Amino acid sequence: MSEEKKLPISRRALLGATAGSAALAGTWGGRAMLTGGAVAGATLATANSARAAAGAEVGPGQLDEFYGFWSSGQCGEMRILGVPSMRELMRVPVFNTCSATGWGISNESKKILTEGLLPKTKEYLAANGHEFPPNGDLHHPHMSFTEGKYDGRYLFMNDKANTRVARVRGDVMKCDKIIEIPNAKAIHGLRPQKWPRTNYVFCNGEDEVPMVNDGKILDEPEKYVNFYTAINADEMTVAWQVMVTGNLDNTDCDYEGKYAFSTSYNSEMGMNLADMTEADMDHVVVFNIAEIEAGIAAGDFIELNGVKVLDGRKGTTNKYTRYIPIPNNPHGCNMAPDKIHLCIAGKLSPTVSVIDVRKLEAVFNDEAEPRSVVVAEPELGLGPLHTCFDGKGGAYTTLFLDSQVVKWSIADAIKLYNGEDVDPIITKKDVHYQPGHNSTVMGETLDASDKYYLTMNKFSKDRFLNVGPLKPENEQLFAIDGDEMTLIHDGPTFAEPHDSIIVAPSKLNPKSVWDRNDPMWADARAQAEADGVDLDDYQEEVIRDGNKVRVYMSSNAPNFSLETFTVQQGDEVTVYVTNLDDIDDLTHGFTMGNHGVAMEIGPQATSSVTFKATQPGVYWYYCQWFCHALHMEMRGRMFVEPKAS
Ligand code: CUK
Ligand code: CUA
Ligand code: CA
Repeated sequence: MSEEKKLPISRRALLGATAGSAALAGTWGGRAMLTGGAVAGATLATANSARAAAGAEVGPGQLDEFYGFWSSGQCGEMRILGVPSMRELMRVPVFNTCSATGWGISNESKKILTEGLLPKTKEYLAANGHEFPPNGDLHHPHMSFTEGKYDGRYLFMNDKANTRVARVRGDVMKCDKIIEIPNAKAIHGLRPQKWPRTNYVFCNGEDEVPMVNDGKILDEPEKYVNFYTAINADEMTVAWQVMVTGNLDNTDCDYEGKYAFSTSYNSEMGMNLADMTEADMDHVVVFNIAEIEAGIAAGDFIELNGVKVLDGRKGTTNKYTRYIPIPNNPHGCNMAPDKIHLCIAGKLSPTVSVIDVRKLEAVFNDEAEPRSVVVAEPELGLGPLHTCFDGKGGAYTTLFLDSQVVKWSIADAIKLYNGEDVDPIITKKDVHYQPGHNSTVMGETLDASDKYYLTMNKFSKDRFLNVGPLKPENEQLFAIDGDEMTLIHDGPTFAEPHDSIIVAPSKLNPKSVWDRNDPMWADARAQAEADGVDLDDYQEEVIRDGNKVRVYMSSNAPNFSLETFTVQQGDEVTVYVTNLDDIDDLTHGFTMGNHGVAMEIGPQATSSVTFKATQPGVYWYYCQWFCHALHMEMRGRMFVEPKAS
C-alpha cells in the first residue's frame, strides 16, 4: 500500500482544509495554486447560492434557458439536458439498444440500425449472432447549420466503435439514419458544414489501416492510410473521401465553406505509443473544399468500395490538402466564431496553436510556408484538449493534466506572438478532475455567447458518495457573464459524455404529437395498405400469409383494440400498434411477456415488432408506458396453438 493510502486523512478532508486556509489567507488569485482547494471545497450550498447570485436558478416547474445536447460516449445514446439546471430531459437511443423505447427491437429502429451497414460488416455480425452492432461510442453531437447558426433541423453524431455516423431529427428527437463509413476506421471527429448550410457533414477516421486491408500487411506503416470523409447531409450518403497521411483525431470547418480541418496526433504513422509520440511536431490537415469538388468533377479520383477517393497524402503534389506542422500530438480543433481563428490544442504541448484561416489561400497557392498561418501559440498550461468561445474574443481551453480551465484572449495571444509584452491568460479555474471537452452557449456558431461555460471532466474521484470501483464522470457549469467564472453546478454523469452543445430553444421546435404520415413507419403503412388495413382508423385485424401473421391493433388509453389474438406454433408474428391517442404526453407501449419484445408507441405513431411464436400457450402482452389510471389493465393475450402434427 502506498504512503498516501495509509494516511488517516482523506483526500477530501485535505482539500477542505486547504480551502479553509486559502480563504483565510485571502488567496483567490486566478492563477494561484491554492484556488484548487478553494473550489474543491465548494459545497452544494455554495454552488446553490452562487447559482442564485448568478440568476441561474431554475425553480420547480420552470423551464430551462437552454437545451443541452450531450454525447454519452460508450453508452451510445444522445442525451438532452436543460441548462442551467442540468436536469436530464431525455435520452435518445442511437448506437445503443433501449429497453424503454424498443430501439433495436422494433422493426422501424432495426431498419435504421441495419440498412446503412456495409455488406462485410453484416456478414461479420451475422456470424456472431447480431443484426447490428450491439454497442456504440458516441463522442460528438453537433447540430445542422444555416449560415453559421444552428437551424434545428438535425443533429449529427459519430460512433467511434463501429465507424458510423447517425442523424437525429430535430422535429421529433429520434434517430432516422445511420450509415457506416467505408474505407475509414473508427470515425471520431465530426462537424457539420457551417456555411452556406450543412450540405456536408465532415468526419474523420482515427485509426489508419493498410490501403488494401486483406490480412497480408501488418508492420509496413508506409502502406497505411487514413480517410477524411464528407457526407451528404440531406441524403446521408458518402459524398467523397480524401486519403491522407497520419491519423486523424478531431475536425472542424470554417465559416466560409472553404476549408475543413483535422488534427493528427500520429503524423509519424507509428504503431505503438513510443512511435506515436516520437516527433515534436504533428500536424493539422487542411482540406480545400472547392478544389476537392473540382477534382471530383475532373475525375481525379479512384473508386474504393463505392466511394470517390482523392489522394491528399503528404508528399504528393495536390491541391486538396495542406499539412500545417503543430506541436505535439494535438487534439482539439475548434473554429472561433470570429470567423478567422482556428484553435488547435497541443495536448502534449502546453500550447494552443492559433491559425488565421485567411492566410491559408497563400499556402494552397504555394506562395507561403505552411507554418505562416500560425498567428499565435500561447503557453496555457498542461494537457490542453479542447477550446470553446464566448463570442467576445475570449477562449476557454481545458487543461487535462492541470485539472483546470484557462480563459484567455485570442487578441492578446496574437500580440504576444508578435513580441508584445502581454499575458493572454485572463484566469484559471480548477475543475474536478481532468477536463476533456467544454462548451459555451452556441459557442461553435455565430450566436456564441458568454452566458454559461460547461466543463466535462473525466474523473470524479472522491467528489460523490462512493458507488464502487466504477465512478461517475463529473460535469461543472459556470456562469461566465460576470467578471468571475462562478461555479453553479457540479454533478455526476454516467459514461461518458465527451462533447456537448448548448442551444437556445428558439432554434428548435419539436413536435408533441407525431404526424400520422411520418416516414418513420412508411414500411408499416405500405404493408397495411397491401393488407387492406387503414392504419389511421381503429384496427383489429389478424392477417395470415403462409406462416407469417400480421396483427394490426390500435391503442386508445386504456385499451388495445385487440384483447386477444391467436397464432400457430412456429408462426412469424408481426404486431403493428397504432396509437390513436392524439394528446400530448400520451405514449403507450407494447411488451410481449417472455419474448424479449418491447416498444414505445408515441401519440399518433405506429410501431411494429416481429418475433417467432415457438412455444404454445397463453402469453400476456401489456402496455409498458404508464398512461392511465387503468394502465395496469391495458393488456391482452396472445394464444399460441400447438402445431397440428
Ligand atoms: S474527444 Cu473525448 S475528450 Cu472524442 Cu472530442 Cu476530446
Ligand atoms: Cu397504455 Cu399504459
Ligand atoms: Ca505524434
